[in-house]
Amino acid sequence: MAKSRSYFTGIPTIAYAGPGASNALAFRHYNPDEIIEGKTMSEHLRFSIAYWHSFRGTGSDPFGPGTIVRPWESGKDPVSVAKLRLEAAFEFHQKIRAPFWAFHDRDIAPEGRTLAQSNQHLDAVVAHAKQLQKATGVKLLWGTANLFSNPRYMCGASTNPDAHVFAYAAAQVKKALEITQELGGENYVFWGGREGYETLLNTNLKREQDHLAAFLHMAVDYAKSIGFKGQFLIEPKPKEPTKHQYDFDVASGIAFLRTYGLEKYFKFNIETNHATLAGHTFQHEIEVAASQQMLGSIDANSGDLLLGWDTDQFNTDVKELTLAMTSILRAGGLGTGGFNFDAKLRRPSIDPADLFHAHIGGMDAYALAFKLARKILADGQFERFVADRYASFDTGFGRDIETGKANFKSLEKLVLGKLGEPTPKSGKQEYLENLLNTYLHG
Ligand code: XUL
Ligand code: CO
Repeated sequence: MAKSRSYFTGIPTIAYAGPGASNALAFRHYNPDEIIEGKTMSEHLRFSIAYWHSFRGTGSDPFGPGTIVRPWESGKDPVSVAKLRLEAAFEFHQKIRAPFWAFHDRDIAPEGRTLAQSNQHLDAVVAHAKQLQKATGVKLLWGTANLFSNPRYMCGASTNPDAHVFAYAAAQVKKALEITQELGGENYVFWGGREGYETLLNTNLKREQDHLAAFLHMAVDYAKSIGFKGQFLIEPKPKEPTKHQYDFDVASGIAFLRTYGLEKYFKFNIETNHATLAGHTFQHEIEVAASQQMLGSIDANSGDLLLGWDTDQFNTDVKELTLAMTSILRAGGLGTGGFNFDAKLRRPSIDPADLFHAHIGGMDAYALAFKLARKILADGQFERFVADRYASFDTGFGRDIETGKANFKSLEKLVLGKLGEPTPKSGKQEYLENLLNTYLHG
């Protein structure tokens, strides 16, 4: 397909130049074509670009308008501009070597005056996106619906007190599922944008949670009816925009899904900044999901621990990512998921090159973390330490506890008899922290 023009003319396709490279527009650790255990690094890491931040973000904040002006954002007809923007995005994907993208319906096509018109806009833009996907080989990691920006959703979408708004949101998600399927999306994400509340003075919490579950059941049923095979993902977040979000964290998400019989159909899309807003580490959220075989995908970013909101920064913290990667690899990877850079440039980072520096930094940090985590797991020092720590449950009465053969009476008999007082054993945290540093810093 003929592309009308190039938007990143001064910037070449980013090449792998190795750890010692002096060129800032090069990868030091992410070598997309390097084969590791029969798969390229690109296939292992499945990097994805978040369309909303990188191609709809302007740098605006509550104190001022956007600062970032892009050359493709010009023209009178919003659908034509939407198509040019897509062309710029796909050029970026090729140059940065990210094989996937992710979007909200309203990121890619302008909302119309009616739902029917919004759907027409989507059809026009999705047809263009399908051609661009075919021409470039870039694939859709996931689609989702924006059920939080339009004022109609000010009191929630599926948890809105007005059934009319629920119906509108259902119609919107129906279409979002159809376009995700049309573009071969491998997953579909539900982040509960305004699915929460500000005050119980005006809220029936139980009915709202029932409605959220009914909505998700409808989504599952509709996906089945159209043959959509992608994985459904819940993306938890504890607060912002609402004070109490129903999908607070992975643990509350699991409880919600089980309560409503939805657990077979969903996994989790874990975002680093959402984890830390919930008072958890990124690795904790991954472990909780993995412990229930519900680890689905990652929204790769980072917050600022000094700030109480979602700053969505690119993550260059190799220690945090190495710990996360050990948990992800131990769980067997992300399956159809990937690492989606749900991260935005800082407001003064206005150059097109900043988009490259940001993603290069994120991709390199993840690639380095991937290599370090593989080494840590291959060496097995931490694995052995942890296995030894629980070894008393491998045999004898410990095994009986795990297999349900022990009870209070049998254990009391043991303690009163031959066992007596337990011998304290060190947790050796400082030793292990030093050991971790030998991997990170030699
Ligand atoms: C909001 C957020 C969303 C979801 C998709 O904090 O992370 O962009 O990833 O709706
Ligand atoms: Co996200």
